[in-house]
Amino acid sequence: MSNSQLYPVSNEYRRAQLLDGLWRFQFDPKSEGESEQWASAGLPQPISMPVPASFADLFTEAWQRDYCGDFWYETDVYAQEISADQRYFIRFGSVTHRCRVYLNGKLAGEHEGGFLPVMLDVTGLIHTGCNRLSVLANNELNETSIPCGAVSVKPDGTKLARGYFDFFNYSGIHRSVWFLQMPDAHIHDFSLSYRLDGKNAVISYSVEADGEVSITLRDRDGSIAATADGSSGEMYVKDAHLWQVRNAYLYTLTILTKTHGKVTDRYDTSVGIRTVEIDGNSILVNGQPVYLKGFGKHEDSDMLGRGFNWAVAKRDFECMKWIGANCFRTSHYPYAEEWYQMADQEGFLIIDEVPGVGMMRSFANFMAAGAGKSNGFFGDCPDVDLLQKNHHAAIEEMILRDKNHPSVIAWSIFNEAETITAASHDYFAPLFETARELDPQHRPVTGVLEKTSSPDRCQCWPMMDFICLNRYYGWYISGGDLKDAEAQFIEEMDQWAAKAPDVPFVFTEFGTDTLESLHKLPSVMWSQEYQCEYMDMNFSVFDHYPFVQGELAWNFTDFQTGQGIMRVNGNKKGLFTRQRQPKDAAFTMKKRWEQR
Ligand code: CKX
Repeated sequence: MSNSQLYPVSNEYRRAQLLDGLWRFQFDPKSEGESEQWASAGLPQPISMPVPASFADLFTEAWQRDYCGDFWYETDVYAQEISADQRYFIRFGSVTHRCRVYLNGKLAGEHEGGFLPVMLDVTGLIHTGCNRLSVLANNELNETSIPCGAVSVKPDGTKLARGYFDFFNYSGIHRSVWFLQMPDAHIHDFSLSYRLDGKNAVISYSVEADGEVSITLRDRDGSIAATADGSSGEMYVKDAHLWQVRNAYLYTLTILTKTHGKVTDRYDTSVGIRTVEIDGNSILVNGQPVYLKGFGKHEDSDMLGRGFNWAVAKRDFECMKWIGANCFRTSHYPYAEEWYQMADQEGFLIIDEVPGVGMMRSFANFMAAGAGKSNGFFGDCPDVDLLQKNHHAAIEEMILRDKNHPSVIAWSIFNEAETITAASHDYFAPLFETARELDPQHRPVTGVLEKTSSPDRCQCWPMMDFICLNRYYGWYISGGDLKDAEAQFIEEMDQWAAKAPDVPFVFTEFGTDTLESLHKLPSVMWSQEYQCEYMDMNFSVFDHYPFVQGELAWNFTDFQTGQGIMRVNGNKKGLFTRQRQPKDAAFTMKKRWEQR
């Protein structure tokens, strides 16, 4: 694995060739592909499979949709003349949940974790002409993988993934795959951080590269705004155009490397100048308080499952702009990089979350969590050190990948983990430290608390720069009785007010399952009317507490889950349908958010 996570670019020094398209695919339920040398001999009985996409919803048979275990992808990579002064890489945006990659039958590398890039140096393995690229993937869940879950084995030997979370365990090659060529001596990584000085800005930078570094910052018109030489230092930008919330200004940063006076590599990227800080109970962007409005999302759409698609992303941003949102959380895993690129362009704020989800063991943990009845996890986890190692790696890879996006304003280390035992404190403390150490911009670090993590029991909230709450008063608690729900909600919020009055709070989930077909007066749970009334009740509670600095509704759209008595072909808490059409409550939100 290379530790460079730079997004692929093509220019006179680098070539980035997309390998997306129709690949060959085969399930491997007996895990025999490696011993039978499928990587060198080729898949024995392949079918075609689009990349990027989840495989689940493309089939018509239940066993294929629900498949759990090993599966293979294969394609051909055509390389023009291989030269000794170049390096060659294969880069996957992600492979869910783990993979081993072979080129021409030889192991190129492996990766644990299904939501971050796999960047493999294949310089010694590639040859001119046609090369066979084979991927052995696996989508099993356990209590050392993030997200956490388990696998049950049916009497006929079929495996079933049981996530300790409700979103469908979509799997496959979900993001673009690239064949990259770059000079042997190249640019590996760069980091930026910002300080405002009146109308001007100071950019501190550092570049990891082979050769002498020079950098240039150009404004939108292509005029030079600042330059610098050396692998680290500062640039002074006079009359800086700031990247503002919903009013993005992007500069172009060009990094050049030279060896013996000759340019050897070049990397161009968009950057935005902005600062993020916490001040008392405010979240400040460029020194101004910002109230977060938006959603927890999923990468989820018809047919594609969790596969990235530019058109779906475009529609999502258009809907989010229409409703007056300014923020989303990448619940419950880092999304495809293209989401962040669009957010950078549109001025959206992102709470970037690692797949630290399902760290609570109970039958249907969303039910238990909603009602505050979760049980422990870290104290009796079979191999907590390995789990923490995987969690640590995901934080490291996420920050390496996303640190330079102006849209990213915070890191979320977990969603609804157990946080009430000393074991949970010991588990999370070093992970928070890691995030703080690794981020050159020192953005806020947070985690998302469910109901059991109450003010009197939670041992982890003091680690958070702002506190994220998922609360379902009126759904999992006192469902159908909003008056009772409101009273209980206020009771809890008064406790938080006494405990942590000077910390910003963001509601990262609140919502009701709502059927687009159901209208009822007076309202009942699941009706469109109930979703509207529930939102109004929540808003009045939020507005009562000055430390509440954001509301991210659950969820942007309806999304696919596993089957069960709690889910009607999916989680229906969307403000939009899965086809991205507004429910009635979307108009309630729009009215509020356009004025807030
Ligand atoms: N939170 C009380 C995590 C999300 C679920 C959501 C739900 C739960 C609620 C926990 O991933 O979808 O049940 O709607």
